[in-house]
Amino acid sequence: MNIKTTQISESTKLFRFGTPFNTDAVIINTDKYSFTQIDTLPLFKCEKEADCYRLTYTMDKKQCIFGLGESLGGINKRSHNYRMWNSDDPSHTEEKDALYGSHPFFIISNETEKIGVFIDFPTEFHIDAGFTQYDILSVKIPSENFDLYIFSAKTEQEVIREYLKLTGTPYMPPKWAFGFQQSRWSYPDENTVCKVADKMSEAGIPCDAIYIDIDYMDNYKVFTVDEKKFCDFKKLTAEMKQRGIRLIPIIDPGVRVEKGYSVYEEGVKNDYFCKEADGKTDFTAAVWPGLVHFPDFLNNDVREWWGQLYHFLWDAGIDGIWNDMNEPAIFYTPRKLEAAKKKIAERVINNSWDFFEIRDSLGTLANRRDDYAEMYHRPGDGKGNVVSHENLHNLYGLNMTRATVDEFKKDFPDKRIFLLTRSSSAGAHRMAAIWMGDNQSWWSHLLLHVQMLVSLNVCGFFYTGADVCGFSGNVSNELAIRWMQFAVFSPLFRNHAALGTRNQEPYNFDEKTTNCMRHFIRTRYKLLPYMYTEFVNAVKTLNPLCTPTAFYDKSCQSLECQDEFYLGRSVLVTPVCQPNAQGRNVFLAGKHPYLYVRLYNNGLENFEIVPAGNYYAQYSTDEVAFFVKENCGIPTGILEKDGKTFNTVEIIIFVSSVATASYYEDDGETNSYLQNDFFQIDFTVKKENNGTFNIQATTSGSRLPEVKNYNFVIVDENANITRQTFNL
Ligand code: MIG
Repeated sequence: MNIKTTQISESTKLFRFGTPFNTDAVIINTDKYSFTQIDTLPLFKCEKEADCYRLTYTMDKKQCIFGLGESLGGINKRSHNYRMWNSDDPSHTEEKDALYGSHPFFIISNETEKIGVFIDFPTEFHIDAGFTQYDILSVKIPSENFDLYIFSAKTEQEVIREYLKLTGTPYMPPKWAFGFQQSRWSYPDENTVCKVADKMSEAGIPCDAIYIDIDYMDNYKVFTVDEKKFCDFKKLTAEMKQRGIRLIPIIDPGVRVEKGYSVYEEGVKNDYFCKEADGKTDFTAAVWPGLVHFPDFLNNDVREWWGQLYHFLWDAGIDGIWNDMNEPAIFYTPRKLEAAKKKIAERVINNSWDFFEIRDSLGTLANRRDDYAEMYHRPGDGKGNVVSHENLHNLYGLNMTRATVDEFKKDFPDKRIFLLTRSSSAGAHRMAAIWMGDNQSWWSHLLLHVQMLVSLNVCGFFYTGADVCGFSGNVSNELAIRWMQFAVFSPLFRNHAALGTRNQEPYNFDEKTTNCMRHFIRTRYKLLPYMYTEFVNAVKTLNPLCTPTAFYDKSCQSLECQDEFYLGRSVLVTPVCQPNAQGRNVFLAGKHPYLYVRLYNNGLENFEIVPAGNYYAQYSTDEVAFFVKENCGIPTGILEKDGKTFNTVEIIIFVSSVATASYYEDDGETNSYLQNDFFQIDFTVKKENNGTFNIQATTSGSRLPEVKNYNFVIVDENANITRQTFNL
């Protein structure tokens, strides 16, 4: 066995197998470390089979597995099978083992031991997390060349911090990205976009972004706008921005094969597209534009070229981008289509088996392995050997992201980019956001949103979310309500729906439902000070925004809890994820009481103190409810009429002895917060012996505060409420 090891930090060890391909997941230069040769691994049994390695670990009964990013399985990933192979699969059913991204970082944890594992490898491999045998975790890597990192620390958070020091600080979006976003496949023209914005404001629903899907383009040609549908694109983006709404266009990687189309011509002329095995012929496949070539994002020059193409959009006043289909998704290749057509024409159907075979000959043309194997890259400076796509498949999305982000940073060095990308791999978390792909309007996918949010957070994707209300299928009113209600706590809060499905915009439901949704969205803006403060804190401290309750409480019940999580330092989120419910059983982890906060549609609020443990929490469809930890508080905005802005912050704080709460501001769009250009106020609220409350504050950062008035709603352990103010 050709394994060598080196110590990266006190808690992180790298085990290098052979000569791995540099995936760019890791930001430190590991080559400069000195390695020593070894032939066994700690913790894992390591076996070399024909052309693969198998690593196995025996788990005890209580050990949980956290992480694995964008994947199915619960918050505890144990008992499921995972395949690291970025897949455009629009059917996220329980038995699936691969989605759009591969994030092979996980933590095996019990009370006494927290072991982090990260396998840095650019293409398919398998992680059997107790699927075949409940107590065996088995990783099978079909190669002799890969990096294995093993982390050991006292807490899960510490393991995550080490992983993030290795792979980079999580992506920081602009502040507007925390507002409500509306999308649909499609708002195909200017009129429709304006109508959506109008209807939102008529309904009193604040919104920060509207997405434009593939139909805005001329014939699905990337970096074009159909001028028949959008006669003055610049004017539209400017008008929308005036109204506080950003337009976010979709970008697909496939470049339509069309003589005279500049992106195509430039790509062909400069050899920017992926090739066939001969290294000369441009690889051709079909996606929405019809026949396309795929840019070779693994190549430095290609990334630079592609990144510059976005100027077309930045110059038109676009502030955010949505990169889709970058697994890359393939509908078919001309070669395989011809073969299938020939087969259909020649084949005589004698029985049902023949029929099924013929039927499937077209149905199985998409995303084929044998097609990917015929697609070739010239990585890096392009001077080395060509590499089959098959050998670095999982890096395509990450490198399209790099192309977009790196050029943006060069041209707008101080600005934060808004970029949503579908396919990703480890390391992408430091560049952009991902969304969870084509889910369905199913209750189980509401739960999946909750669980994947936590798993992705463990892997450094702090800002993420699913298509709220579901992408495919028609959503029921009740599911739509519960999903929007949960999404108040999802960092990315985007309602998106597929072609042909029910209209899912909040104003397209009956009055009662729309009223609920308006309340949820306004409440999201009310809670935005908390969300943003905690998000920035998460990025600065490298602690996930969304964490499993099991990180703090190792009781059986806490470990089994799969539909709750902590959002930031103070809030426990407990969504209702099933139909016909008036509330739900929650498990209040730890030993301390919680404050149950209920914000009703009619503006009333209710505060209740609940002891730790099991509790049936009422949670109706017209309120937003959550728990606040003892001696913690949350800043909220007292909203103006627009439902978006505020001048006064109200801090809801549960004080039994000494409580803390923070509120943070920055300019929301540049990186100057890294240079001390922020304002933060940290409050301490102390309950005195005579029952009064003493509020102290310290401030930090060099920025002048926008908010100077703070109203406190102090709830004590007996649910008595005291109101006090604090002015700067
Ligand atoms: O083949 O652009 O996940 O969000 O609306 C479907 C149309 C292509 C897939 C994305 C989805 C988007 C859709 N796209």
